[in-house]
This record gives sequence, structure tokens and C-alpha cells, in this order.
Amino acid sequence: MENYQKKAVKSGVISLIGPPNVGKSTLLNCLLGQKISIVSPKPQTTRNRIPGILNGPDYQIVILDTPGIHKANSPLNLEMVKIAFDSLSEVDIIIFMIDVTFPLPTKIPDAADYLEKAGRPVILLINKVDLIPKERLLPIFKAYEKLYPFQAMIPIAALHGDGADILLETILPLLPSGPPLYPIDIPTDATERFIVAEMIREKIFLLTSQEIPYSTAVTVDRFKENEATNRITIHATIFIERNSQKGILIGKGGSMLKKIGIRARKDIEKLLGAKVNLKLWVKVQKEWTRDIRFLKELGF
Ligand SMILES: Nc1nc2c(ncn2[C@@H]2O[C@H](COP(=O)(O)OP(=O)(O)OP(=O)(O)O)[C@@H](O)[C@H]2O)c(=O)[nH]1
Ligand SMILES: [Mg+2]
Repeated sequence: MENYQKKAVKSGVISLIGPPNVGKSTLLNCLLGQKISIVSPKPQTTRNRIPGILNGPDYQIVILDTPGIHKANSPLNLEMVKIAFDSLSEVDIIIFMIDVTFPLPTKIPDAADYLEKAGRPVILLINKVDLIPKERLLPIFKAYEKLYPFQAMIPIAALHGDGADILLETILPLLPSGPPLYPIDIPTDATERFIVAEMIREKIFLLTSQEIPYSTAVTVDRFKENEATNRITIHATIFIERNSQKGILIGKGGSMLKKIGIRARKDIEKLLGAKVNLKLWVKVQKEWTRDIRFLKELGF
């Protein structure tokens, strides 16, 4: 029997959008106290809408992590940006996150029209404030204040959890009252298979460079639990765009693929609370980032 909160609570959906690499996924994980969404120092890490479900004594907030908004040219990138903007259509609140180290803005990059059209309260989150001295914040507030009628502007450091309490205090009064949409004991409604594939993709983002991370996609092909031994066998395929990239991804004597596998397995075991056998295959799928049919197969 799924465990729903019985009483009426504050309940709503929030979209978390902003440019790439500002710390959106870091914030989602910080609020949930658990790693659901992958994080890397490279831009365009997140490619999908990742729902996180945050439960409190009298609230349930669904927070949608989204891909960074950027100038897209390939079909994959266009899909990513579309996912971010589409997320705005049915939410109660929008969080627009920026990085405090950005140059002072003269406009809200690429998003002002969408924010206006959505007609929802927009909270500006100024992230990574640990990177600047406090006195440099005021001019940043002043610059953004001129650009959009933000409901609130909140400085945070998602990596350290600083400011998350103020964010929650700001959000709660803006949410409608209503029954919770999800059981109170699940942190996301993304599937385990999806998160497992993401954790493998994260390690590729962390361990490889140049175009390699952007040319890879991961699917989980097999997921088999052995209840007697509490072991899960997972088979996954890493797709790469060109033959020439295959060698780099596999590495000398398989060393790179091995590193990716070892690190991913650790995260996956933590997520699933079981021992995992992780088997990785690499497959060339020519120019898949431009292949509409293949993108569909991947779920875009
Ligand atoms: N110093 C500092 N770094 C942070 C903070 N929050 C996030 N980061 C770092 O910023 C980088 C990007 O973080 P992500 O959470 O992946 O950013 P994102 O906005 O989800 O990026 P995309 O998915 O590519 O759009 C990572 O290296 C994080 O560790 C923060 O508060 N302070
Ligand atoms: Mg992200």
C-alpha cells in the first residue's frame, strides 16, 4: 500500500530553469538530500526533465530539474531546450537560476519571453555565492531587479546547502493547498533504469573530455534482480557517434571503460541499496545527436 499524506497540504509543481552549469541539478539533490540528478562541471549535463519530490510535514513540492537553456543547433540540443521551456506550462512557480560569477546582465538571457508568457511567479536564485565576497552581491541584485519583476531574489550556495531554508520559506506561501500528488516516501518518479543510465552518463562527463561526453548516450538494456543474493545485474550500452571515438571511450586495454564502470557502480549500489554487477558495452550509432528516429528511441 502506497503511503500518501492524508491531510491537506501545500502542494505544487516548480520548474527549475536557467543557463547550463549554474547548479540546477546540484540544488535538486541538495533539497532532496539524495542524489537523483547528475552533476558535472561541464555545461549541458542534464538532458531531460528530472522530477524530484520534496516532502515536508505540511507540504509536497515537485521540483522539475531541466536542461540548461542555450543556443541550440543539433536536434538533440533543440530537444533539450524545448524540454526546459515546455516545463513552464503547468507549474505553480518558476525558479530561474543564475551563477553569481556571470557578468552583470543587460537582459535575461534567452528566456524573458517564456517567463512572461508563463505568467507565474518567478524567483531568481543567485547561486554559487561562496565564490564571491558578500559586498559584491548588491550590484548583482540591482542589475537583475531592472530586468524582470521577480517575486524574490535569493542568494544561495547549492553545493553547501546555504540559502535552501530561505528558498523553502519563500516558496511555501506561493503554493496552492491541495492533496499531495505522490506517495510521501519516493524521492522521484523517474524510473530506476533511467537514473542508472544517467549515473553512467555522469561518469562519462566527469572522466572524458572534449566532444566525447556530448557524443554519448546510455541505455539500460537489462536489469535483473536476484532476491536470494540481493544482487542486481545490469547491462547497459553506451552509444557513441563515430568509430574514431570508440577507442577513446574504451581506453588503452579497456582502462577508461573500466574506470567509468567502477565509479558508476558505486553510485548505483548506493541508489539501489544492493550489490550490482554492471556490464557496459560501447556501440557506434553514427551521428545519433542528429538522428530524429534514434532520439525518439532514447525517449526524446
Ligand atoms: N562553488 C560552487 N559550485 C557549485 C555550486 N552549485 C553547483 N556548483 C558546481 O557547478 C557545476 C555545475 O553544476 P550542475 O548542478 O551540474 O549545474 P546544472 O545547472 O544542472 O547544469 P546543466 O545540467 O548542464 O544545465 C558543478 O561542478 C557543481 O559542483 C555552488 O553553490 N558553489
Ligand atoms: Mg543539470
